[in-house]
Amino acid sequence: MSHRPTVHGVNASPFVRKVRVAMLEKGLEYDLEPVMPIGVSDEFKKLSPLGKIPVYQDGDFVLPDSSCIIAYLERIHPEPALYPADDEEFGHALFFEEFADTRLVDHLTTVFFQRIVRSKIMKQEPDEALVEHSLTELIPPLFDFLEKKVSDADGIVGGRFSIADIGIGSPFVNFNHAGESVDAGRWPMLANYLQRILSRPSFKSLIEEEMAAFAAM
Ligand SMILES: N[C@@H](CCC(=O)N[C@@H](CS)C(=O)NCC(=O)O)C(=O)O
Repeated sequence: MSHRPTVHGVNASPFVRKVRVAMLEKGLEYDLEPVMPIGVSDEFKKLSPLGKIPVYQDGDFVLPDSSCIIAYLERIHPEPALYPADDEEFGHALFFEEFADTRLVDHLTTVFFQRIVRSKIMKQEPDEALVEHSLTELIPPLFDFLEKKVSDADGIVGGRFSIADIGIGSPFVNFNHAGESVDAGRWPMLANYLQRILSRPSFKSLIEEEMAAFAAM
């Protein structure tokens, strides 16, 4: 393949970040075409029937949805593998990805939306009561769950980095951008795990790029 595929979406989206991390881990080059996921054009809806980012495009081949895109990339570029070879671990990795894409993204990006999107982009006061409710009521049970599942290994499933860690790590980047972090006193295993995952070169390069973009706002 001589040309580079395109990823449509903005870098602060946890779902776009998942795809970008997967492509970095696999050493795949691409162009990022910025698309804000608000009031998307009819033209973009032809690429993304749900009107969501990310979308992967390689010539005539168009594929929306981070989970679908990464599973597809694994088929065409199997190495390094981002899905466990073991059947049961494969199933567990998909579940952690789903857990992250739904509950974790919902609650961690609420904090990000209020503190960054609403405040910096929409120039409105953040709803700190909503943030407080997320931080004290909705998020701690999710951290309690993850605290019991992570270990000192490189990945949450089978001890190896996988799609599960890409999914989990991504919304924590938004949480950190919003000025929050996991309390290492209360959730030491999780804090340690995240430190390892987010300091991988893939995550680290994107975090630096995003921080520079936010600083320029
Ligand atoms: N399941 C999708 C979720 C994508 C998603 O919700 N993206 C958000 C941005 S972070 C979006 O485009 N939202 C616009 C909308 O829902 O209309 C995926 O994994 O790609």
